[in-house]
Amino acid sequence: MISKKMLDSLNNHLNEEVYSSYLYLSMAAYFEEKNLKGFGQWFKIQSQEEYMHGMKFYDFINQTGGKVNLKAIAAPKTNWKSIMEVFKDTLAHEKHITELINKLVGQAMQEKNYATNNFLQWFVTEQVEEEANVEEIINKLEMIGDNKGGLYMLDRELGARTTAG
Ligand code: OFO
Repeated sequence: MISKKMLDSLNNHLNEEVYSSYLYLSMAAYFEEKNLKGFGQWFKIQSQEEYMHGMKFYDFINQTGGKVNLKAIAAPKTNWKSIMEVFKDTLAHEKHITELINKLVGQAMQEKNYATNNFLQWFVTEQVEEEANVEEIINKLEMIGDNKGGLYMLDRELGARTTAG
């Protein structure tokens, strides 16, 4: 049996993942408008991936016999000063999500809810990967600086991303 408190926390987190999807879609739109289609594509896929994360919570809540309660999705930021700012915001957001996942794990352990703890472990691993991916792109952007050719190459590289994993 899952506690009401744990269920509320899982429902709150479902909203966080769907918000992440919305935030990254807003970043995709920012890049598409600037004709940086590769960056736009990367964020569109990232948005799909976050939606899938939300759906994992949706399915798990249902499997435990709980009820999914959808809440309002906050409006995301729509404009950034630079490409770097977009990725710095992305990294900060992923660190925030990591913190939330860690808190959920702490709660599941405290409640001795082993099934929820086990479900959350996938996200613990995923967050390490997510943060590392964004940090890698930030490093590349630092190397590129104002070099237009480098930016063109990175746009092509990121545009090759086709599947949410
Ligand atoms: Fe970006 O991993 Fe979900 O939120």
